[in-house]
Amino acid sequence: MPGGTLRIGMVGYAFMGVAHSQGWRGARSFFEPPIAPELAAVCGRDTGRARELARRFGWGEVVGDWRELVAREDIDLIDICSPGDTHAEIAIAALEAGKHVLCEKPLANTVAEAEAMAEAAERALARGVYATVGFTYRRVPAIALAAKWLWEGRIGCIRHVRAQYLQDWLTDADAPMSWRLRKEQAGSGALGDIGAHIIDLVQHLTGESITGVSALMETFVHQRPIPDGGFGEVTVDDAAVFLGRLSGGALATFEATRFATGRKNAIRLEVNGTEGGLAFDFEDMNVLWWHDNTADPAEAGYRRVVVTEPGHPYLAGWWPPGHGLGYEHAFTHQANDLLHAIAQDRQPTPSFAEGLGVQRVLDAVQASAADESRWTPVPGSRV
Ligand code: SOE
Repeated sequence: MPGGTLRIGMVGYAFMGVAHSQGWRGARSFFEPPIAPELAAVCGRDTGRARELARRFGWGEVVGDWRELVAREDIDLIDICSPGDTHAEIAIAALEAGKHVLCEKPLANTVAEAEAMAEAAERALARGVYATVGFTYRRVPAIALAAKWLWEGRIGCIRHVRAQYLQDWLTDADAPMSWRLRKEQAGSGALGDIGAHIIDLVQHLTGESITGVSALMETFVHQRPIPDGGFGEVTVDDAAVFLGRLSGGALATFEATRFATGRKNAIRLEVNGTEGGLAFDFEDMNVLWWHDNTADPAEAGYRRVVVTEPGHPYLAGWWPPGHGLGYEHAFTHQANDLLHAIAQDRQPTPSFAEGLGVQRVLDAVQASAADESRWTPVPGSRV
């Protein structure tokens, strides 16, 4: 890291490649972190598309093979934005080569891969090389505020958690095939793509782990048109719902679907505790709802807290009070938090071990759904 810069090599150029590019740039210009990210090189099999991304966001170079990035002396961090089936091989090689790693979620496609990645991260940690997984929604200010209040014990002992991630982009049976609908590339469908986020958020916000699940999964549309002609088999779930128990005794329900007509990116969370409740919906992402159960019952009720003030998490780096943030800002917060952790020589969060914890829940959900919703314990969870 010469001259306080962190030279980044990013693998992938699609949706997440764009979001991460924007995140690195935003962190550099809005937050002025102790080490500046340098957008050194982007890698993509489709070098034309990678070149286009490089032009738009200012990546210094384009390469066609991630191994080249990992082998280079002048790269400090590998940012993995490619499909899930590539994560394990790239992350392990990068960590062994002494590069820090930021890996998109879910950490891997299988528990075995995630275990190997967590072990590689553990070995790298001993050498001051850090790995983190991109559960970016932790960095939405209203969610970060909810975490702070939960950890302060503001709503008391947690009894219920309701978590939903609702999208509707597959409702149309003619929506085209993509890698996200192929098990060999994506691992699972709605479950791993968006369910992984709410599993992470519930474990992160409550500080508890999901100890067991009972699940249902469904694929509503089995074949979809391939853009170049013909039809392809959808081999992942369109929706997953499950019940879970948390290590602190709370009951939790989860729903992840790409068929929730009219819901575009609705991450809905509600936590009920003995002293109050918190509720959030990403479709109104600058707002956190808070109910104080200790208040005079005649005046109590959910209050709408507008999370746009400089005292709120991350807001001091942005606009004057009252000016809201959007989807992309959480990627800037993620980049900035990671740059601080590396500069201060400490483990960034979430770690690969936390990513593995989420992977084990995903696996238990799939096992339960495949066995008539049988109650399935999550191995390694704290009971
Ligand atoms: C697609 O469903 C997707 O892009 C997810 O992959 C992301 O993680 C989520 O943030 C938005 O939806």
